Amino acid sequence: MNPSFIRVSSLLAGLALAAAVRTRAEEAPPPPGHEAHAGPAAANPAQAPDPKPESFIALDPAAAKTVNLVLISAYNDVNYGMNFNGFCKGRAKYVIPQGWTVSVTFTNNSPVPHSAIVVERAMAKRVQLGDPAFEGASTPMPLRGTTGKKGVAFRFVAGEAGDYAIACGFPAHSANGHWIALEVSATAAVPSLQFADQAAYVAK
Ligand SMILES: [Cu+2]
Repeated sequence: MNPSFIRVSSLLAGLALAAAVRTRAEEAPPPPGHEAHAGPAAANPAQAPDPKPESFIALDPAAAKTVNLVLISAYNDVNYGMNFNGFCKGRAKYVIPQGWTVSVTFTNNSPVPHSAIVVERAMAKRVQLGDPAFEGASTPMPLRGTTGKKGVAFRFVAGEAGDYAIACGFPAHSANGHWIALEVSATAAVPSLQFADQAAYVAK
């Protein structure tokens, strides 16, 4: 056989294998213990300042009944990076008045893909989360996730009161704690964000 043909075909086979490995790595659930989650943020967890609620919620100055949220995945090394803004397992809670528009900017500090999707809170324990609870309420392709600090944006109307989660849609992440709470309230007049047992911060 022509040696250059062999070289080319083995190169093509190698590329196909690399693509297959890449695809498997993206789709596989994280290993037990999540050691693979030590990204750059986790390597320098001391550099992440203590999260302040005012960094993650603000009234939109240009639009009525609209609130801007910032979600940073792998903000620090809490829960092996499987956190939003430094919190996991529902330990932070956004409260949004029913009917308000929620505009979210999502970034990811880690090379490990993460995503954000709003689901009913009971869904957060599932390995796969399905569709968002509100139209448009997720980052693109939440199952695959995104990386990078450039950020992606999405917005939705919090149309129905209830207990929801902002969860990571990457398989098994939410079940391992990568979610925070979102309450859509029929009685709250203003949006707020509460961190753990601190007083709720009212958006300005
Ligand atoms: Cu995640």
